[in-house]
Amino acid sequence: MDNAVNNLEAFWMPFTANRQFKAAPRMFVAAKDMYYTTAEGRQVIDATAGLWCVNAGHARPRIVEAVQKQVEELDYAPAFQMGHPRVFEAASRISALMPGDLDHVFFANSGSEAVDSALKIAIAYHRARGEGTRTRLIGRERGYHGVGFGGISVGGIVKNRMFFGSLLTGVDHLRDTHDPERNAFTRGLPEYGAERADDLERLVNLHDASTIAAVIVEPVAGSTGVLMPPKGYLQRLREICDKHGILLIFDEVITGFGRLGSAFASDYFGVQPDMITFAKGVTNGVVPMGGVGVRKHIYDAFMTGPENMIELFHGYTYSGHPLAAAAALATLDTYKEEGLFERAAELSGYWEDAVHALKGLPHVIDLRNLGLIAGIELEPIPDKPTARAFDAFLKCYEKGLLIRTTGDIIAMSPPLIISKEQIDQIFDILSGVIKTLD
Ligand code: PXG
Ligand code: PLP
Repeated sequence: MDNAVNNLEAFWMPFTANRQFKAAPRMFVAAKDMYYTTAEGRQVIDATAGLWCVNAGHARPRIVEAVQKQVEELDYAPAFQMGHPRVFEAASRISALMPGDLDHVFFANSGSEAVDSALKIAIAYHRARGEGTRTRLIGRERGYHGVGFGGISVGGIVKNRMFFGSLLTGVDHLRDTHDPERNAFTRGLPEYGAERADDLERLVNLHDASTIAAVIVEPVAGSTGVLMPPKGYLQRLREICDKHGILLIFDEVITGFGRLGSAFASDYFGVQPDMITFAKGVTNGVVPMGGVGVRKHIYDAFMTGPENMIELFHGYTYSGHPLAAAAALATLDTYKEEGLFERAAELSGYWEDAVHALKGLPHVIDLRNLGLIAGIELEPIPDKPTARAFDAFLKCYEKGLLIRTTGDIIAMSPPLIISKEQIDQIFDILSGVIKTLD
């Protein structure tokens, strides 16, 4: 590396093989629209929207200007007992975008904080209504809900849990919905597996509904390697939650803001959750922000005691930070003006064809797609799990393509501004690389 990089050692990189990276670093120094520029001056097409967040593409003028203007005008205002106009506007705009009566927004700074906030709100909500025995939280195997203790407790990714002790108590898990034997190479939603939602009935039988506060699931599971819900699965989960008075939380940190061609996955599936957690695309990744959309009856349940009392003992120094609020407003404007959610819906067929054209290439054991998401599952090298996909990642990067891998699954989720030519470019590079893998 050149002299711009003085000491790679000090920075403990998140979810990264630190020693491997520091021996051969991969640095981005600039980004515009669909492309990153590397430290060596190469252009790399972004097939992952950063980490599923840059839905409007990089360095979009409206968002850049809004953040610049905001930092000069009001850099920070206390989040507790004080306000600033843009955070109220952001909450109004986001709730207007959310389905049904999800009409209140609690702000955090990441998906992980959004999840912890939602879980705490769920438990406190039942208590506020006089059902304080409802404290149990239900997640799902292979679920990813960020890295806070709440999120890893309801999450189901073994490596994210096993090193960190006993986690939250009073948590249980549904089985995941992955069923390659019946569903491999499905275009869009898998046909089989809606009955996995009945796991919730099983857990209700075991624990009793009176002990269960909420169920949290990703409508489309991203981080674990892109698992689509079987047809009817989410509807069934909703029905069972309704039957037993259990809150249903959709973690839309990756599916929110257009990824499936609708504002939220809840719209796409026509299923109304009680809370939606969001982050990432809300600010196009420009300033950290996360949050929870909450249905009216949940918010109202807290607005009872004396009016001079704090109703929810929870919040972050940076909840609704002015820069994040300004970025969110400009991001929502950009999505709307450019019709990016509709664009994602229109392109999803072309994307699907491109994904499934990989069928028959060496090592490819499953292909999954929905909206502008792709999951490409490779057969692991015996005794060397993750090695084959990571090799693909490095080779793609050398050839000018950024993908994500998790285990031996390649995940792609490009910015919604992508063109058909750029989709072709991505799949040309990727198929070329897959053919060269050991
Ligand atoms: N919930 C879901 C469903 C997520 O996908 C989080 C919560 C946590 O958000 P924060 O902002 O705390 O990271 C996420 C984040 C990947 C990848 O490559 C996915 C995420 C983050 C980083 C990488 O799949 N998801
Ligand atoms: N730790 C200490 C010592 C603090 O004073 C605070 C906030 O005041 C926090 C952690 C929490 O920080 P944040 O509100 O940014 O999550």
